[in-house]
Amino acid sequence: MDILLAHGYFLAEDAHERKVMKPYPTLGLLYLSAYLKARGYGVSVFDATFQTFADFERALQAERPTVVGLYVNLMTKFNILHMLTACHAVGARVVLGGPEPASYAAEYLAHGADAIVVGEGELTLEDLLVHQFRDLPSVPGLMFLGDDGQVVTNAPRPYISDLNTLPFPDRDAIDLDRYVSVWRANHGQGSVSLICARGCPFHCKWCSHAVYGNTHRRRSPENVADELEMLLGRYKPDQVWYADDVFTIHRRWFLEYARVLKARHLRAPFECISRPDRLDEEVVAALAEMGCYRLWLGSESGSQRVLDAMRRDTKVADVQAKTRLLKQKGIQVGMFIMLGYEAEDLSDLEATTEHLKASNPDLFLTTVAYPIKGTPYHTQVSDRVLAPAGWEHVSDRDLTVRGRYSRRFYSFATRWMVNSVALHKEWHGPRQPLRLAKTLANTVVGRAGMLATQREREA
Ligand code: B12
Ligand code: SF4
Repeated sequence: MDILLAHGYFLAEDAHERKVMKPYPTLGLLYLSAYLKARGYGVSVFDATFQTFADFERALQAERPTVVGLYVNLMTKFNILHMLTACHAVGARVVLGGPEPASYAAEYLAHGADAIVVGEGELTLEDLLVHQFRDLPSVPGLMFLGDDGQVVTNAPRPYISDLNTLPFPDRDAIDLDRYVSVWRANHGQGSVSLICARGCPFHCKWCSHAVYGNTHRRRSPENVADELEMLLGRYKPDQVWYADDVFTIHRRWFLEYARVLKARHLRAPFECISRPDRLDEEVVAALAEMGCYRLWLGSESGSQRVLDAMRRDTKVADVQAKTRLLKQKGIQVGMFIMLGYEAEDLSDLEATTEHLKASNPDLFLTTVAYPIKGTPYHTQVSDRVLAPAGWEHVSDRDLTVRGRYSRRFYSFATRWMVNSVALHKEWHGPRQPLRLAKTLANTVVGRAGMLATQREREA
């Protein structure tokens, strides 16, 4: 075996994700595995999702890999630091990839990583295996520690121009049936994921572009349809998730994909994410015909001022109009809402709550903004970023910004927003007195908490 690929997304250790129970495999690792195998390398994949850290240690003992490649995002960082230590204990060299490590290269290298792949992984990882960790300066797309102990950043690796040349993700390397059955057991529907494109050219300031920069490359509609056909035939899911950043980003591509699926009689219910400006009557009609049952919109805020500060390039009115359009066509709307962005004040939070009442999405999820290193948002507030503990003990999700409302305030604000929107819905729907009373009480507590804490600032 030439390389063991692994990630640190252990469901057993993540109470929140266990509650949600909507696991999907890490497609990036499976792309790497497929690519390397097609080039003749021996690859083994440790899929952490349904396993434990002890299982990883056992896998290391059993397989004794000389090279381990780990996928890292900001949430899996702590597990990855443990895994790094375990890899060194069996004498393996470790290369890291994914959206997080290049932003904290000095830290990960100081914690024992031997190299970090910046961006798209296929070509750089192969090059590293060819070089066997020797002559590292000649491998584009790599970061490592030079002889003087300083981080060396090589020239960037050009992106793969034709994504059709890549094999499908190596789902044979993992137990995908288990994902499908976990979904079915918890939600009545088995689900699988696939991705049609890489990269997003928009510029939302808090969004991480660490892997694909602002490039956008698509597979051909036929190539994606081939994968979908294989997935439906082989794993028999009840639904599909397109993991694309913005599924309908390219109108012509999308309509052609819809046409190809129709011609091939491929239809599966699916969920996806898009933006209001990438939806119109024809696109929404095609989505409905293809089987889209829920579309997620990054609505983020009901305040145009905040949307503009985020550089979302969307209009509140357009979010509302496209929500109506989607619902008219029988597609549920989910919204992502972000509280706590730079310069947000009470009136913006109120505008967001009113926007949610007016748009009436089928569901919405809230996050309190956190500055991911490497994003324009992080750069903008870098002199005010506060971390509650040292790098090893906090992820970017724990970062906050000096001067903004306190965590306590946002916890009350979230409670108020979620419950006032629910109250509005319940009041205008079939009323259940007990439920109404509970929602009202939560709305009042949330609002009172906001008023009580509105002078508290992060310091
Ligand atoms: C699907 C997805 C999810 C799924 C994850 C399913 C799964 N198990 O993977 C769900 C919905 C669960 C999810 C959750 C979250 N996600 Co998410 N997610 C994505 C998304 C949209 C697609 C990932 C994907 O499949 N990409 C396609 C593959 C081909 O690309 P890739 O994974 O980057 O892999 C390539 C390279 O990174 C590299 N590579 C990858 N692994 C390795 C390993 C080695 C050894 C090497 C050398 C190279 C390498 O090579 C690969 C092929 O070229 C990305 C955005 C994006 N477009 O990538 C965000 C993204 C990864 N998510 C992000 C975030 C912030 C989160 C959450 C923290 C959100 C939240 N607030 O809860 C959680 C974290 C959950 C967790 N515990 O890990 C951020 C990560 C930022 C960061 N710096 O870490 C991203 C980049 C979104 C963004 N633009 O900000 N997410
Ligand atoms: S938030 Fe979505 S639309 Fe905005 S840059 Fe990121 S992926 Fe693109």
